[in-house]
Amino acid sequence: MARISEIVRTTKETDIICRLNLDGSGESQIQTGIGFFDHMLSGFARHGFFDLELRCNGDLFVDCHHTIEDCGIVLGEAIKVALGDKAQITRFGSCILPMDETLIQCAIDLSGRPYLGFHETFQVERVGTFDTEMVKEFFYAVSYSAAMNLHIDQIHGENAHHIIEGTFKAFGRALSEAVSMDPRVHGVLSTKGSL
Ligand SMILES: [Mn+2]
Repeated sequence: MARISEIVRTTKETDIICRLNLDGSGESQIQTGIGFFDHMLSGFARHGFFDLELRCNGDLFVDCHHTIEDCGIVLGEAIKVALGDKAQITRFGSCILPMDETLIQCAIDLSGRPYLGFHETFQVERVGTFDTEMVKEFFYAVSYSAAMNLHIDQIHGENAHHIIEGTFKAFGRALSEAVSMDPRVHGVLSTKGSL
Protein backbone atom coordinates (compact mmCIF):
# COMPACT_ATOMS: atom_id res chain seq x y z
CA MET A 1 0.00 0.00 0.00
CA ALA A 2 1.29 3.43 -0.96
CA ARG A 3 2.42 5.52 1.99
CA ILE A 4 1.34 8.87 0.68
CA SER A 5 -0.68 11.77 2.05
CA GLU A 6 -2.12 15.07 1.02
CA ILE A 7 -2.92 17.75 3.58
CA VAL A 8 -4.58 21.07 2.87
CA ARG A 9 -4.76 23.65 5.65
CA THR A 10 -6.07 27.17 5.42
CA THR A 11 -6.20 29.76 8.18
CA LYS A 12 -6.20 33.55 8.23
CA GLU A 13 -2.41 33.37 8.49
CA THR A 14 -1.39 30.68 6.03
CA ASP A 15 -2.65 28.66 3.08
CA ILE A 16 -0.79 25.36 2.73
CA ILE A 17 -0.88 22.27 0.55
CA CYS A 18 1.43 19.37 1.23
CA ARG A 19 1.88 16.08 -0.60
CA LEU A 20 4.23 13.49 0.85
CA ASN A 21 5.41 10.08 -0.32
CA LEU A 22 7.43 8.28 2.36
CA ASP A 23 8.72 5.81 -0.23
CA GLY A 24 9.90 8.36 -2.73
CA SER A 25 13.22 9.22 -4.31
CA GLY A 26 14.01 12.57 -2.73
CA GLU A 27 12.25 14.78 -5.24
CA SER A 28 10.79 18.01 -3.88
CA GLN A 29 8.90 21.07 -4.97
CA ILE A 30 9.00 23.58 -2.13
CA GLN A 31 7.62 27.09 -2.22
CA THR A 32 7.20 28.84 1.13
CA GLY A 33 8.34 32.35 0.21
CA ILE A 34 11.32 31.91 2.57
CA GLY A 35 14.32 30.93 0.48
CA PHE A 36 16.38 29.42 3.28
CA PHE A 37 13.39 27.40 4.55
CA ASP A 38 12.84 26.02 1.00
CA HIS A 39 16.53 25.04 0.97
CA MET A 40 16.09 23.24 4.34
CA LEU A 41 12.92 21.36 3.34
CA SER A 42 14.42 20.18 0.08
CA GLY A 43 17.45 18.90 2.04
CA PHE A 44 15.11 17.03 4.40
CA ALA A 45 13.33 15.39 1.41
CA ARG A 46 16.55 14.62 -0.47
CA HIS A 47 18.34 13.00 2.43
CA GLY A 48 15.27 11.16 3.66
CA PHE A 49 14.39 9.95 0.13
CA PHE A 50 10.90 11.39 0.54
CA ASP A 51 8.96 12.99 -2.30
CA LEU A 52 7.65 16.25 -0.90
CA GLU A 53 5.55 18.98 -2.40
CA LEU A 54 4.94 21.85 -0.01
CA ARG A 55 3.44 25.16 -1.02
CA CYS A 56 2.65 27.84 1.50
CA ASN A 57 1.16 31.26 0.94
CA GLY A 58 1.70 32.87 4.33
CA ASP A 59 1.58 36.28 5.96
CA LEU A 60 5.28 37.04 5.45
CA PHE A 61 4.46 40.75 5.71
CA VAL A 62 4.13 40.04 9.46
CA ASP A 63 7.26 37.89 9.78
CA CYS A 64 8.32 34.30 9.10
CA HIS A 65 6.70 32.84 12.24
CA HIS A 66 3.29 31.67 11.03
CA THR A 67 4.64 30.27 7.76
CA ILE A 68 7.35 28.15 9.40
CA GLU A 69 5.22 26.99 12.32
CA ASP A 70 2.24 26.08 10.14
CA CYS A 71 4.41 24.24 7.62
CA GLY A 72 5.66 22.21 10.60
CA ILE A 73 2.09 21.43 11.67
CA VAL A 74 1.17 20.34 8.15
CA LEU A 75 4.35 18.31 7.55
CA GLY A 76 3.82 16.48 10.86
CA GLU A 77 0.23 15.74 9.92
CA ALA A 78 1.35 14.52 6.48
CA ILE A 79 3.86 12.14 8.11
CA LYS A 80 1.21 10.83 10.51
CA VAL A 81 -1.40 10.25 7.79
CA ALA A 82 1.10 8.63 5.38
CA LEU A 83 2.24 6.23 8.11
CA GLY A 84 -1.27 4.93 8.66
CA ASP A 85 -1.34 2.13 11.24
CA LYS A 86 2.50 1.95 11.36
CA ALA A 87 2.46 -1.77 10.69
CA GLN A 88 5.94 -3.24 10.11
CA ILE A 89 7.86 -0.01 10.57
CA THR A 90 11.27 0.09 12.27
CA ARG A 91 9.81 2.75 14.62
CA PHE A 92 13.14 4.12 15.89
CA GLY A 93 15.61 6.11 13.83
CA SER A 94 18.69 8.14 14.54
CA CYS A 95 21.47 9.96 12.79
CA ILE A 96 24.63 11.79 13.75
CA LEU A 97 25.28 14.12 10.87
CA PRO A 98 28.44 16.15 10.27
CA MET A 99 28.47 19.30 8.20
CA ASP A 100 31.84 21.01 8.23
CA GLU A 101 32.43 22.18 11.86
CA THR A 102 28.88 21.20 12.85
CA LEU A 103 27.78 17.85 14.28
CA ILE A 104 24.07 17.22 14.86
CA GLN A 105 22.39 14.29 16.56
CA CYS A 106 18.77 13.46 15.83
CA ALA A 107 16.82 10.58 17.38
CA ILE A 108 13.21 9.63 16.69
CA ASP A 109 10.66 7.26 18.18
CA LEU A 110 7.38 7.09 16.25
CA SER A 111 5.72 6.24 19.53
CA GLY A 112 2.43 8.07 19.07
CA ARG A 113 3.41 10.30 22.02
CA PRO A 114 4.61 13.79 21.12
CA TYR A 115 7.77 15.14 22.71
CA LEU A 116 10.51 17.48 21.56
CA GLY A 117 13.93 17.65 23.15
CA PHE A 118 15.84 20.48 21.50
CA HIS A 119 19.30 21.77 22.35
CA GLU A 120 20.81 24.13 19.82
CA THR A 121 22.24 27.62 20.18
CA PHE A 122 22.70 30.23 17.48
CA GLN A 123 25.06 33.17 17.38
CA VAL A 124 22.93 35.06 14.85
CA GLU A 125 19.22 35.95 14.87
CA ARG A 126 18.50 34.99 11.29
CA VAL A 127 19.74 33.30 8.15
CA GLY A 128 18.30 35.11 5.15
CA THR A 129 14.71 35.84 6.16
CA PHE A 130 14.54 32.76 8.39
CA ASP A 131 14.66 33.54 12.13
CA THR A 132 16.92 31.05 13.90
CA GLU A 133 14.54 30.85 16.88
CA MET A 134 12.03 29.26 14.47
CA VAL A 135 14.04 26.05 14.18
CA LYS A 136 12.75 24.92 17.57
CA GLU A 137 9.20 26.09 16.77
CA PHE A 138 9.22 24.14 13.50
CA PHE A 139 10.35 20.88 15.05
CA TYR A 140 8.01 21.35 18.02
CA ALA A 141 5.12 21.62 15.56
CA VAL A 142 6.30 18.57 13.58
CA SER A 143 6.77 16.44 16.70
CA TYR A 144 3.34 17.29 18.08
CA SER A 145 1.32 16.89 14.92
CA ALA A 146 3.12 13.69 13.90
CA ALA A 147 2.94 12.45 17.52
CA MET A 148 6.60 11.55 17.51
CA ASN A 149 9.30 11.63 20.15
CA LEU A 150 12.01 13.79 18.62
CA HIS A 151 15.36 14.67 20.16
CA ILE A 152 17.67 17.13 18.44
CA ASP A 153 21.06 17.91 19.91
CA GLN A 154 23.83 20.10 18.63
CA ILE A 155 27.05 18.31 19.55
CA HIS A 156 29.22 20.92 17.82
CA GLY A 157 28.56 23.89 15.58
CA GLU A 158 29.24 27.58 15.07
CA ASN A 159 27.77 28.58 11.72
CA ALA A 160 23.97 28.92 11.87
CA HIS A 161 23.49 27.88 8.24
CA HIS A 162 25.45 24.68 8.93
CA ILE A 163 23.66 23.98 12.23
CA ILE A 164 20.19 24.36 10.75
CA GLU A 165 20.96 22.54 7.50
CA GLY A 166 22.64 19.72 9.42
CA THR A 167 19.52 19.47 11.60
CA PHE A 168 17.11 19.15 8.66
CA LYS A 169 19.33 16.56 6.96
CA ALA A 170 19.77 14.58 10.19
CA PHE A 171 16.01 14.69 10.72
CA GLY A 172 15.46 13.39 7.17
CA ARG A 173 17.85 10.49 7.60
CA ALA A 174 16.58 9.59 11.08
CA LEU A 175 12.97 9.69 9.90
CA SER A 176 13.83 7.61 6.83
CA GLU A 177 15.17 4.91 9.15
CA ALA A 178 12.22 5.13 11.56
CA VAL A 179 9.60 4.77 8.78
CA SER A 180 11.49 2.01 6.96
CA MET A 181 9.82 -1.38 6.78
CA ASP A 182 11.30 -4.26 8.76
CA PRO A 183 10.08 -7.66 7.50
CA ARG A 184 10.77 -9.15 10.95
CA VAL A 185 8.03 -6.97 12.44
CA HIS A 186 4.55 -8.47 12.45
CA GLY A 187 1.84 -5.93 13.22
CA VAL A 188 3.35 -2.99 15.09
CA LEU A 189 6.63 -2.95 17.01
CA SER A 190 5.26 -2.51 20.50
CA THR A 191 4.59 -4.82 23.42
CA LYS A 192 1.38 -2.82 23.90
CA GLY A 193 0.13 -3.81 20.46
CA SER A 194 -0.35 -0.28 19.12
CA LEU A 195 1.68 2.81 18.35
MN1 LIG B 1 23.19 25.24 2.45
